Amino acid sequence: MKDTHLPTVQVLRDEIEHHLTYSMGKDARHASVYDWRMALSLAIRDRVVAPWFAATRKTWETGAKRVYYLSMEFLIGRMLEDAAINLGIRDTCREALEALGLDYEAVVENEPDAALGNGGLGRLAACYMESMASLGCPGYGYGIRYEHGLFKQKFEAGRQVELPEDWLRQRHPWEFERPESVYEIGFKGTVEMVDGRAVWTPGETVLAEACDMPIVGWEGKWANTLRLWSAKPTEQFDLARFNHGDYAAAAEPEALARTLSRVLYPDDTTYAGKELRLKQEFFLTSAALQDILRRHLAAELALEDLPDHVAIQMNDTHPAIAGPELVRLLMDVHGMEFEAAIDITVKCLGYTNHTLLPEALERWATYLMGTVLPRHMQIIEKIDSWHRAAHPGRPDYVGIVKHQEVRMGELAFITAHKVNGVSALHTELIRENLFPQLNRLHPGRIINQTNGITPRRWLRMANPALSHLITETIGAGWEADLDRLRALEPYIEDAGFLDQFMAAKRVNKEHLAHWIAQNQGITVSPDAMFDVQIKRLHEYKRQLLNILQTIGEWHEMRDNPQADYQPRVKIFGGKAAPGYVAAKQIIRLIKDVAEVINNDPAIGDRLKIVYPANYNVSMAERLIPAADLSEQISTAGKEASGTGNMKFALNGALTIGTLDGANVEIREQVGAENFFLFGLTAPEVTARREDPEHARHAILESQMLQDVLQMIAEGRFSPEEPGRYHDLVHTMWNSDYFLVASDFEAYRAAQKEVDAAFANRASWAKMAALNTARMGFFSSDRAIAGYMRDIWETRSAL
Ligand code: 26V
Repeated sequence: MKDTHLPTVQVLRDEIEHHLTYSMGKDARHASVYDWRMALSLAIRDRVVAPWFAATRKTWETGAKRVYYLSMEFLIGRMLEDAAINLGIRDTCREALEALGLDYEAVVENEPDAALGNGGLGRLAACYMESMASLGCPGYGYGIRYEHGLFKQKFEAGRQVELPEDWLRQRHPWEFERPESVYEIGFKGTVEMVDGRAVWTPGETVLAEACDMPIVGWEGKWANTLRLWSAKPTEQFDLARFNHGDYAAAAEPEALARTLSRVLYPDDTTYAGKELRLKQEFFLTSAALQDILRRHLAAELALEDLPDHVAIQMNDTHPAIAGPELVRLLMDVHGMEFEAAIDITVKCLGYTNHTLLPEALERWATYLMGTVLPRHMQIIEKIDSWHRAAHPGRPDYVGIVKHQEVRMGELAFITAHKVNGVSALHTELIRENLFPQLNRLHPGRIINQTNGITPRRWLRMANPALSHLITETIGAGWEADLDRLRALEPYIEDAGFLDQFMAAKRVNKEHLAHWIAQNQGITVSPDAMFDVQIKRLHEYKRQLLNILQTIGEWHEMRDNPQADYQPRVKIFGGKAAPGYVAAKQIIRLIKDVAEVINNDPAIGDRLKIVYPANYNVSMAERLIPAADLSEQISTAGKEASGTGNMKFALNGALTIGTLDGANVEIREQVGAENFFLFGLTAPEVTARREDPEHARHAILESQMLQDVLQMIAEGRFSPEEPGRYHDLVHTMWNSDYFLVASDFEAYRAAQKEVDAAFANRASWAKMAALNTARMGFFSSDRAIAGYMRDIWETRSAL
């Protein structure tokens, strides 16, 4: 975008005042921060519309292939500043607000997060939408406009309590309602054969109504649409029933519609087989596919040519009903034969797998699938026998329908032309452990696309101090070509540069220390090492390992107060699924331990534990730029990729981590000498579990771990209820599925290395700067370019 398109401070100021007056109906004298935030958002939004129209027009005119990213989750966070940065007007916004006597930070922070996702999978979808726009890849995201996003977390006496999230209570300035884009979605009912064709008569219907959010890319060169569906009743009120006095039943269709897009499922750990969840998945998928076919036909293209114009990506198996639904639409609505329909379907679909954990793999009972989606159940059986017939070598235990269950992973695999993992290690494990037989039948179908993160939000926006230094040092433009960060490497021999690098980190740490003091009432020193573990609570992520080691450190400090310790602030953040008892117990333990250690006068400033409530995207933006150490300590083989790990390293934190997920590739990129590795490898984990006594053996070999578990068991951290953690300690001794005990001593030793390294601030600075310089590979632009080349077969329209 040429600079001439950028507004002056005065122009922007006028636009803000215009919206305050005419969109908000407020006099500047009585306007609240909220009013100003709305006015600013609308002023920025106006500037997104032109590139958005231009991109849409160009896609129509050139007949470019479009990508459709189907996801049950988009974890976007705040939008105002992101849009301002991509339009190149952040500083102008700041100055315009200041000229109006307002505090820019306060206005930006007034915006609630759009929290339409649980964690990694949802945030990845948001990064990918931004990169598609930045690369000029014509595309749409399709999701659900949940009325309530991920629950808000608070702590009561150290325990997690969930509160409903309510982001739509305020006006949402980034969306455009599209009441004319509406589709009927059916459930249940019956299927009859009429003249050799299946006719499905649903027993329930709802409407899916579109709401569009423009997603503007870097420098405003392109913008795509995130289209979110809201459920609406087909009829407001059943008048006939009402007039018969059946008042409650008259409101039934409305009640179904209201619940459908009401709330995001907050459990990303265990698949529960809930009917409402299946309905949500079909609601999203069917609305998206009807919209895709409508757009294709509006261009007067033949359905046979769909794969030349349409690529559909399934973000995990949540939209995997897309296979059967596309076959159904092509057959039952458009009169195609099954063979042609499945051929087109496979060519259009791609499937990304995001987890190997068996408990998270979706399987629907055939009776439920047959009841909620009777026609789809028939088509699923048909696809399964078609596949069996095409592959006579297929073993009996392989297939979509087994043991009265529809396995969504197998369904997605068989209906997609490409299946991808999200890191090199994860992809290998998909090939070897998850789909070994299907991989044999379809060699080359499984490919890797290592995850990435958008450098615009996660460096340029979240870390202005470091961004300025980078631009000053290597020039502008690295945001769209992150490999250029390599040009920083020569400067690590330059003491002046390293000082500035550490000064940027220092500024971020001071801001965070201030925020912690204000919000948590805990004083922490910016001289201490900021050691951060932020992610959903899950046993495999091993927050427990972290807190056990922390207790060990404390124990050592008390025994040997004279020794030389590097002061540390241990920062935790993350939510547990509301029904995940073990995860909630780990939160409570961290909170209890924090209470004891933070108030131990013998320790003073040397060790502090901070666990702020309600970790979300905005909090990540605050914590990551201030981190010295990034905790990526999952049991090897369990974390598909991780993306937080990338955000930290890019912002100059060093990683302590296992050989899991993308840690493996991060270590390759930044250099083994700039990464604190510890722990069993994935094959060693498998081997270790062969010993049913592995936990007991490991504990008996570690005096420190015995001491730590003993303190917990004795109630040192829960004196008012000494038995609080008996179950937890018992599990540690007797099962410890995630091998906390087996990795404990290795983790401790690695933490000692971290301590020693941090003691030498000059060499630490070099290692940190090398991390930033070598993280270019993890830009989501690289990842999206890979999807475009290997899966979508599409090109940039720029
Ligand atoms: C699973 C389920 C199970 C059924 C009910 C609702 C629900 C909602 C979400 C999920 C998602 C679990 C998978 C997931 O989030 N995987 C994460 O994906 C990241 C992006 O690829 C990756 O970096 C993380 O390693 C991986 O855990």
